[in-house]
Amino acid sequence: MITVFSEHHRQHAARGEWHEGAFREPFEAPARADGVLEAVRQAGLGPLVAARRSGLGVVERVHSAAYLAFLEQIHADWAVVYPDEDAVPYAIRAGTQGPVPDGLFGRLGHYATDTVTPITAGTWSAACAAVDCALTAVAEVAEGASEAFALCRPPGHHASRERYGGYCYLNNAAIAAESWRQRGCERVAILDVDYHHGNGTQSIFYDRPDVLFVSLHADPRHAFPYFEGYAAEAGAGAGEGFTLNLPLPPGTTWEAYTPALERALDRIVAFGAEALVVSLGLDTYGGDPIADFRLTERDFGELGARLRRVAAPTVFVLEGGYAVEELGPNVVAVLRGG
Ligand code: Q9C
Ligand code: ZN
Repeated sequence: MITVFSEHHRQHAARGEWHEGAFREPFEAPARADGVLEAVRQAGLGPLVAARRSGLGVVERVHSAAYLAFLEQIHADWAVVYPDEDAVPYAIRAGTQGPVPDGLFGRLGHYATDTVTPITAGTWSAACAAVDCALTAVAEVAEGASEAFALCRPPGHHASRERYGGYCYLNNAAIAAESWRQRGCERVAILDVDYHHGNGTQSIFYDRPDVLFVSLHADPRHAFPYFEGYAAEAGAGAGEGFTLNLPLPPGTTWEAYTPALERALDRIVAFGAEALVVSLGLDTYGGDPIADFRLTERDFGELGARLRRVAAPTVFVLEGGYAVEELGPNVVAVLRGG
């Protein structure tokens, strides 16, 4: 198993996060990716490959030009006024219609979906490097490797065509899927096993039949992102039937998880996926500080083993997982597969 990484992720380091009424150290921190790299190295999982710089070509098929220009520029504009703070909005656009306001807070609130996703001086560089990891992983598999792991940070699955949120800015998994399409794969499946619903990924492919989106996640009645990820969301237009949401209740254990996982895999096999992108969130772990599922390291091994039933070229893209000590071992368990 090839692992693709970039040192540039460290440029994205938030000052803190408002959580349950208090300002604390951010959950989504550089130590996450450093720990995963260390665990992959120690496990002797396979070659470590530095991400190669990719152009914005595929990225521009997933995100709008205006959104990308905003992400690249906003912190520089912000720092003129607030040089020592991360850029964070307080008022958030509720719908999707309407002009982009001119000022800092108007622009931030137009493109953001929440207030836990700060933009720092290095966010754009780090987000681009995460995309580089994902695209290099696709390239490695397209060139003959059977699987690759993109050690992406910041994560991506909550980022939509022109909104950021949930610690995500650029949608690494969606960009990987789009890269497969550009390389001639007719049918690409995305399996999202992060605890949180991948609302950004879902929205990007919602009306398309060529990219199947299947997600197992905490029921949005109780969990972030709250407003998307319900079972009734099944795609629209030509994409109807090509989104499958399998929400699970609080406290879900492996016993309750497996029937949903089997349904997800059945759908992907029936679809005839020529390539698989796994949005690999490990925040379903029992010890995760912001989630309430109960999976164990052993369960992650079993998850990895079952995934291989799809038998298509596979790229694993790191999403969430906030139990920093156990994140690396849990990732290794999935990648090893049992
Ligand atoms: N401080 C991913 O796992 N809510 N994003 C956190 C509030 C946001 C999770 C609790 C969770 C975002 C990629
Ligand atoms: Zn998550």
